[in-house]
Amino acid sequence: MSIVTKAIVNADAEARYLSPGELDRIKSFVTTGQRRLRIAQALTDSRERLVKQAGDQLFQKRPDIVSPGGNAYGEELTATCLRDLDYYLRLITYGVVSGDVTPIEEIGVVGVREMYKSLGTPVDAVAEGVRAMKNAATSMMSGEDAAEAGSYFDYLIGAMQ
Ligand SMILES: CCC1=C(C)/C(=C/C2=NC(=C\c3[nH]c(/C=C4\NC(=O)[C@H](C)[C@H]4CC)c(C)c3CCC(=O)O)/C(CCC(=O)O)=C2C)NC1=O
Repeated sequence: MSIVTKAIVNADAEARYLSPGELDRIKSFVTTGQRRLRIAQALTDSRERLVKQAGDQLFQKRPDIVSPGGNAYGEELTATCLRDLDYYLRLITYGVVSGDVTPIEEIGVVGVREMYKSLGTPVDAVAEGVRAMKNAATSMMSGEDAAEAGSYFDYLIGAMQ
């Protein structure tokens, strides 16, 4: 749900006009719209490179996960690992567009630690991969865009810890 829909649902539940605070949040959502769309577009356009670069970095730092006995060992499991990074980058674009971490939380964070635990996937290494995507992504952006984009990556990394 976007911040606009959320404010309307809350206000209508009390049959009232939008409060000054709600209007302020909507104003900030609208005024940052162009920037957020620009960031989402950049992440979407570069998704293949960002995922590949982050994967390379992660496997270099954590060779154990792609070695025999590792959770991402072998072509198929390595591809599944990269797919997960791509999933997370996609969720981050949802967050950026909606100006809200809720889509990231609902789709990719709730229950994630338990899920990876049951798969035998080291969640700290997934977080490491997300951090590598963040570094690759923010290094291609201006300072303001990098800060905005970085906050969604940071939210996800924090939620995995
Ligand atoms: C959009 C929301 C969403 C997420 C997040 C998601 C994750 C997800 N990752 C999975 C598997 C997996 N995930 C990984 C990932 C990794 N292993 C490592 O050692 C690395 C640290 C890491 C890559 C960074 C691997 C290797 C598997 C397969 C594990 C197996 O089958 O043994 C699975 C099990 C089912 C499957 O194989 O598809 C799910 C559900 N699925 C979703 O729908």
